[in-house]
Amino acid sequence: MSTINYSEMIPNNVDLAGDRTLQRALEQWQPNYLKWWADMGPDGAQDFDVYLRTAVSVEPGGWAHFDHVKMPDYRWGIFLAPSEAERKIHFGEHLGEPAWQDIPGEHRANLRRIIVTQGDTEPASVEQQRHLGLTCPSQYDLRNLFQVNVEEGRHLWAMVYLLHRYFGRDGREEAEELLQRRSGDTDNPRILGAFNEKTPDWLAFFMFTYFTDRDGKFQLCALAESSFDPLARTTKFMLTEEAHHMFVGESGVARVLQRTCDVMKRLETDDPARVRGEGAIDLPTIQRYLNFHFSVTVDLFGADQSSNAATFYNAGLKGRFEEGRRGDDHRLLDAQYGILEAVDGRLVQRDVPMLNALNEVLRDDYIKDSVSGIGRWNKVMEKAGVPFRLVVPHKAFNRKIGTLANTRVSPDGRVVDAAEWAAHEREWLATPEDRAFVASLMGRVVEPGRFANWIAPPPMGINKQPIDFQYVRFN
Ligand code: BYC
Repeated sequence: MSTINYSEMIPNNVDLAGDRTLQRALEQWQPNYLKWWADMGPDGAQDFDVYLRTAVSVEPGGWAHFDHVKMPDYRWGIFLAPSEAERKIHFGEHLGEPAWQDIPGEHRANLRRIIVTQGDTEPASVEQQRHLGLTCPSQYDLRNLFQVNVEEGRHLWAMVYLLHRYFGRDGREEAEELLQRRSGDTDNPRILGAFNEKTPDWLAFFMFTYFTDRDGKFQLCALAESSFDPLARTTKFMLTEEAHHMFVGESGVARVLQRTCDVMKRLETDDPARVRGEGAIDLPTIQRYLNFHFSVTVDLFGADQSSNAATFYNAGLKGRFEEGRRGDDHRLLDAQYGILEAVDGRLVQRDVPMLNALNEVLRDDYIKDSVSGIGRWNKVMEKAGVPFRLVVPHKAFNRKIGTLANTRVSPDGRVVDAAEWAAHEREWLATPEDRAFVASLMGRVVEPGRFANWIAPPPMGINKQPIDFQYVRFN
């Protein structure tokens, strides 16, 4: 017997009600998903009524429907952006041919691998963030955390839809495994490095949503170019939700900076110890958090030279960021691109075939985008008359993936030896003491309109609601 009322419970535009095979696959998977959510979703929050945005259709008025709902009752939907009539493949060896509505056999394994890797990050981030609700700085922030969590859940659904609909039994097995891997588990970890790191406090959460969700934006943009049309349309719709996650990160860090600057001005000091003494987070600590999150996130783009990346592009599975807007031949057979290598203790650029360097191309586009938001953070200090400026570390700093993985590079881009690294590591990356200090500030603030001491209130509420709106009812 069917356990799911398809159009009511799973808002969708993929004719779920008319697709028995897909229904059967989801009927198996959905109870396991809900069990995963109960075990690994937000800790102790399943009974809260949360003011959440739910996508109920892809029309402009439909993807942002606000209401108080319990998270386990959130209507995780399946949406593809509207199809483009007669869409053509616009890069790689199939350029000019019609986009695929089904998967060509020879690309099945690679597409599955890309979809699984993308899908794996979504539940991973929910697992990483599951205890943060216990130490929220306000109801407004708590609601934003939960919004991010349910949408990551929906993004998992989006990838599971593709696995169920297009990959038969293999796809169903992969979809199950997405619920079995666990962030940080030594035996069965999540696939990519950054998704096995801890997100232990709210400064880490804001850095994660600023930097790591932005990797999501760039990877999804590259997949939105795919010749496999259902993947392109699914990821395009996911991007509408991703923007809010990056907003949470950017505005969150800006509010932390605002409070720190207020304290520095009041005390007329730039002494980190005195700032900490007032219960605010000193600017050098914020810089060290930034260095960590930026470096683990740039690793997510993969090795700087990758034959996988060349295959994915050539076959038309994954494009570049804004592929359609680029003025080159979209085949790249003769194009070159500069990657960095350490030679005789110095970083030097070497040109390699661009097809093999496409991970680096995407990483560089990502870095440009990241830097512009940091300029906006620095405006907070500028306005406050505080001379400190945040900087993005060099892209070779603290790398674990690719050519630079075994080279020690300082944040300003100098190759350093083990002794210099050891002497400065504590100035460059958040230390256990920094993390313990930040953790010591994390108390739970839940009265409407109140904010923890270490963060300034936002300039406005969510969906034009007042800042002291009851975003979460605790029941
Ligand atoms: N950690 O040839 P390479 C998001 C592996 S974030 C561990 O460079 P390739 C989100 C690699 O898998 C967006 N392992 O690989 C954000 C390969 O393994 P195998 C997620 C790594 O294939 C916040 C080997 O090293 N989406 O949505 O060119 C919250 C050789 O590397 C890492 C995607 O990533 C790493 N960092 O590139 C929620 C898009 N990097 O096969 C969500 C889909 C590489 O030798 N994924 N490896 O065992 C891809 O396009 C590619 O898989 C990658 C890797 C760009 C990630």
